[in-house]
Amino acid sequence: MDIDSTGDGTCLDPELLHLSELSPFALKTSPQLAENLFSQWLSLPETGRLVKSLIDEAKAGTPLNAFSNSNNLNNLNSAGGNNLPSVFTAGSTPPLSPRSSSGSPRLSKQRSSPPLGSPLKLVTEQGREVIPQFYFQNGPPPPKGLKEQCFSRIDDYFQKHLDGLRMHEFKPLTKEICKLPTFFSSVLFRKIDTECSGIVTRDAFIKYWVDGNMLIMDTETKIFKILKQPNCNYLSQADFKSIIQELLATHPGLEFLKGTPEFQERYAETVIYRVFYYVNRSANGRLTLRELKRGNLIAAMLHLDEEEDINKVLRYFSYEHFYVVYCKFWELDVDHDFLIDKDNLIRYGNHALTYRIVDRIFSQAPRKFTSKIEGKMGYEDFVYFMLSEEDKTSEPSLEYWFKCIDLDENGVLTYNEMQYFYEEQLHRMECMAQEPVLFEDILCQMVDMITPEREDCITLRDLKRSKLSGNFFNILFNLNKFMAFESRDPFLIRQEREDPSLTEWDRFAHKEYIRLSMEEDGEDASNGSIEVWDESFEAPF
Ligand SMILES: [Ca+2]
Ligand SMILES: [Ca+2]
Repeated sequence: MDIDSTGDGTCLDPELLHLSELSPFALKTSPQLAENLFSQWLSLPETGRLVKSLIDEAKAGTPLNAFSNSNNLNNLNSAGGNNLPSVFTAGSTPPLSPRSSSGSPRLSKQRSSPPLGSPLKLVTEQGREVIPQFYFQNGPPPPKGLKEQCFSRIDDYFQKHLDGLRMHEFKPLTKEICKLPTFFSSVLFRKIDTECSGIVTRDAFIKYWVDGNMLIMDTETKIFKILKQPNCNYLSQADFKSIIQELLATHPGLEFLKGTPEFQERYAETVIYRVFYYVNRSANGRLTLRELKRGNLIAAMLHLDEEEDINKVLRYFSYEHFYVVYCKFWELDVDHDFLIDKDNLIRYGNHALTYRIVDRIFSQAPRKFTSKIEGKMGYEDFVYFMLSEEDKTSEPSLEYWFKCIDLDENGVLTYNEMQYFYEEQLHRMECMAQEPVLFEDILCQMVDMITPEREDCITLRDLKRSKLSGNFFNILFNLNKFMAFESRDPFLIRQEREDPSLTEWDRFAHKEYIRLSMEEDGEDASNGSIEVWDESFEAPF
């Protein structure tokens, strides 16, 4: 776009934009800003309609009429302030690009002929009506009352600390005024204390929190802004490290880990991988504000701040959940080089998986490995695998397994692709002297479960719609779970009824934690804080 120089040398007059918070000088010196504003205007739905109507009229040969007359326009241009030019009025018709105000041939044409039934007639009729400011660099300002209330509370805090607050004194402010979890305290402090003086003064706090308009932002936006790097519009895994470090340093439920920094680090990693697995739905390692708002991470963080028993925070932060994932990895990684290969993974879940599905995982069909070592899976890759394997009701899991089965990557699962995976299951049943279920029979059962829209294939959409998709995948590659489903294990059914708010993952992790802690210390496992589900319980797999 070319705003500054048009045919007759007219420039964009910043006054036209009616942006009180931007100096005309700033606009003149940063054409990029004007570009951005123009793009924003272009993206408004009304703009689309306006452009379309202009095109239609041009096609029909109707004279264009953006302005009633050039004198009026010139007057307005020089007046500024409240005397908005007609192009920036009428709420229903967004302003034309400032370029149109220069001497374009279209404009001179319309000057001589008044509008006839043009939608732009509205613009001239409503003349000088002022529309409310629609663009605010940091979002709309807070209501006056809220601001005053906040100032008085800020003053209360700083009255006792006239020289400013030090980091350890900052926590109450984080919670009470900023309404953020206390483990954001250090990160927030450092964000405000940009010069690392070790002190946050009242003025610095007000500049960041009130002038930066954090006051009226929703919690997701606040957290997004605090955690992200200045020039990024997303969060990366590294952006979460500092708050998890603070969590480890301050949460009573994690105090026992202080003596083992190695496990603190593993816990932090696991939490971050779990967050990205569930919340970063585009799976590109760049968590956007939109994803953050759609996910349940912020609710989990707020819960965590109130809950002393970290294991009650099932989403992302439970220590028991971390323990189960980590122990499983450790168990498979026999040489403890923090990498596992196909032969290791085939032992997962008591040899539950087929070679064919393990091959697909190692061909990195569902997800590229983060481990850069040929033929080896790293811990992060394992976390993605394990979460997918143990909760096949979640969307990330369905996507993971869908990509595994979709051999030709054409976005649909054909019966041939399903049969390729089922063959190995059939073979295993024969080897175990089980009565084999033929593919044709199992196919009918699967189609009944999923009720696909098309007759010849199954789509990801079909799977996301069905409640039985987990079983669909178990039939194809997990023999133990397939058998459990076929025999309708009454234990599983009972367990599911027990607490419907628990996910498949929660149930698995709880059961597994008990098993692992029994292995570790048989005497203490059945008393103390661990609640055993069923004393007569035996692992169904
Ligand atoms: Ca290894
Ligand atoms: Ca396919």
